[in-house]
Amino acid sequence: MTRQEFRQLLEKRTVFIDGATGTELQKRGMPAGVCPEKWILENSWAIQEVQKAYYEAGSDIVLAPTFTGTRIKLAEYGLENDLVEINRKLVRLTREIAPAGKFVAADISMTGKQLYPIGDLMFEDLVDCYKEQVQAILSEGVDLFVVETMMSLQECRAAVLAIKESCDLPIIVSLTYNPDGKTLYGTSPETAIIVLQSMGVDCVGMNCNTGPDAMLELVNQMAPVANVPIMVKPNAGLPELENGKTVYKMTPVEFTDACEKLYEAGASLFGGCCGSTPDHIRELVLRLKDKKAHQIQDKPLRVVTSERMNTWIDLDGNFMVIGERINPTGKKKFQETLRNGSLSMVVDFAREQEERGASILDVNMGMNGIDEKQMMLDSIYEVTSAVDLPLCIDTSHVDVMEAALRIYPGRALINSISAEEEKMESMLKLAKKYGAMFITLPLSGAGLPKDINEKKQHIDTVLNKAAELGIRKEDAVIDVLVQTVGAEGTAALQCFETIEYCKYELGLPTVCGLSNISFGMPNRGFVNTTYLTIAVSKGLTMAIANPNQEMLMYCAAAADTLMNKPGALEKYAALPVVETKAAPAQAAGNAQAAPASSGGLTVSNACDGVGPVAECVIKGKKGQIVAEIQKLLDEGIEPQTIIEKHLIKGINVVGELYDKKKYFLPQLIAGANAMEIGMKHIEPLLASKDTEAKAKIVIATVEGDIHDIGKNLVALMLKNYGFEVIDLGKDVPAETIIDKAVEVNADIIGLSALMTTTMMRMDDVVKLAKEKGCNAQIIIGGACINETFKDEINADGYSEDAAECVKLVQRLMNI
Ligand code: THG
Repeated sequence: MTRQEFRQLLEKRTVFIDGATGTELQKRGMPAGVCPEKWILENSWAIQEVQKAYYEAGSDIVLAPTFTGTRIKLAEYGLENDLVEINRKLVRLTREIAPAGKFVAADISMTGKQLYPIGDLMFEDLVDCYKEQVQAILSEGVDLFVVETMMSLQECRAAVLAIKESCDLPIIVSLTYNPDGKTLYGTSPETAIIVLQSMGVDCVGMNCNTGPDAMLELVNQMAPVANVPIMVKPNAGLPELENGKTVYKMTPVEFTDACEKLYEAGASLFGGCCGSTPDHIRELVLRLKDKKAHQIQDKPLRVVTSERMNTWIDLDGNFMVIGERINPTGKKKFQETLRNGSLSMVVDFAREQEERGASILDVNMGMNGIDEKQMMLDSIYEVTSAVDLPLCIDTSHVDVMEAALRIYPGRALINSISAEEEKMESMLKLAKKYGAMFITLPLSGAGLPKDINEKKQHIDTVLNKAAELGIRKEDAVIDVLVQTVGAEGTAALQCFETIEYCKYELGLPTVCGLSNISFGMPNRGFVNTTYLTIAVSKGLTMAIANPNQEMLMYCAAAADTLMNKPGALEKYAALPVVETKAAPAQAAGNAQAAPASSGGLTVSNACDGVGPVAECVIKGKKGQIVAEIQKLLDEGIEPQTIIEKHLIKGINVVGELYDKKKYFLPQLIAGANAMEIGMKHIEPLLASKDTEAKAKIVIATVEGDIHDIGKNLVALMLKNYGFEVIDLGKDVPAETIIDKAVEVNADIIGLSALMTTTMMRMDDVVKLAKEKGCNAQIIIGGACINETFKDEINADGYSEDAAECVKLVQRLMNI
């Protein structure tokens, strides 16, 4: 099927995909914990029976059972050398029974390994890993690709690049959202669809984790920004436990009632995940097949994103600042730290600019004596872990730009593309391939434009070339190219004219490098600010500037207020009162007028008064924490005090921010890692009585389950709180766990399971502990686990996440 045929099909009618495969295979005898590929190939009748039933029920598309056919997954069973053969055979099984006129999709999913900088899998290695599977699948032949049950947007991007660099077949990408409406990594459905459709994905959706009711809100979020059809593959309700088995009780009729609401909210493609059966699909098809197809309007979307945040670029919106500080130009000390390979200032600049109200951050690593490409990549890793803001990638080198766009986990802003024939074309192709927005610089190879007409010509040249390549003009932001007013008296006037031309004739947003205007002049701040306020009144959308400059930020907000922009007055009124050198009486008046602190913990006040060591934990500064601890030690502060009053204080704040959804997984892990580095430095200094652990904990992911992100984090947090943790890893049999607990006389056994199919292994551990007289208290956790399940299997405790787990252990140990 071509991409165009896929689109035409969805313009004609609602389309149906298959339902659950895993739970259907279990009904036919597939035991938990086996390699699914191997079992399927040995029991091909089972998969073919399931798939035939789905086609007969009315599925247009059925997924070949290739979901764990990557080298990384197969290696867990020692089958990586059979990768090509396994994938080809799996696809063949489905093709053999696919009726004429129906479609076979390849199924691609998570590898279970985490990407750098959270894990150690490098992005390009993941792309290659997916590519190997994709090419094996293509050698057998499929109609389209479905990338599904994804928890990380960045891993979706890797799979999409692997497919796009191998073929031109349609791609559907489907993520799994938690009950809070975000992925495990903090991505919203809105961000996901913006990023993926801009990369040329043909359909975006969601599957697993929730029943169809909870998906309504997610579809509602996606529909207004969707330029491609939306797919829904819900579970048949939420899992319940019955006689030690997980069951999904939603009936086909209930399931379809809920899916009908999803249709009305804008979904076009329907299927099912865990617990759904051919009966569910049959009912779906019966009731939804004659619904009118949604005609999806191709809306231009002026928005850039990170993995966790969107910044909309609105022609009539509030003025925005692109933070300029991550740029070594003119900064001696910064250059020196970069030459020494340290990125600590990059992270500081990022956080500081976020706090000061920047909407996007510019990252520029252009200087002598460093490897620009490597530094750009390292900076992006650091900045995207430290802050939520989208990035503007500032380099004139095509190869640096491409390397950066590949690993950037969102929709970036390219800075910049000028009208230089060859480079223009390669840069525009990058914008297209990676779905980025871009700043157009009205320059050619021949130097600065001599007047506004020449500027207009250059803008035309770039936009025409973009149109030729299938890029819409709404992806462009025009740099009005500020020159210094000291050398050219009409510099500002020319810019104002360009701003108005772009806004009112082209309908495009504008940007400028603000400080250029005052180059070579005294008291530059006044010139910059005055220029800015006039430019805002002419319609300037944003500027690359330093948001640390208070006068600039206040005047920009004041200008928005005077222009009566939406929400501007409220925003201005909420700015803190500036301390001036006013007479004492007036100063006192000001102090009273200062807005009462909003109360409660926020990212920006999290470090107030906690001291530098705790701050390193809160901000995940692993490069500085040892030096800060050493300073305290040199002052004669006791190691134990540093742990209790500084490190633990810091990690508590991290836990609290995480609880409040102000931090997501990356920041939690960064904080825990920084703390671990700190602990390693202190541990040898503790007097022996202090090193006696507060409790001994044996921890493991249960047999059959190979998910260990959560388990690892729990282990790290517990270690940080001074517990002795013996981590047995993943896929651990009950016997091994109990034997170890008995051997070390553990106080507590911690068990993790992510899948409903493996949660019953926890019950085995509890029973075996009784049998073998092991007295450790058993605590459990994982995505599918809850308090009720804990009671059901008679475990001693349950916690929802790593921070809660620490509190649980403290409670159980009476600490
Ligand atoms: N248009 C576009 N991109 C741009 C520019 C532009 N990117 C780079 C630049 N111009 C904007 N960024 C900066 C970054 C730093 C400074 C100015 C512009 C700067 N540095 C101080 C100096 O040179 O003295 C250092 C001061 C400090 O410590 O902050 O001023 O026009 N599209």
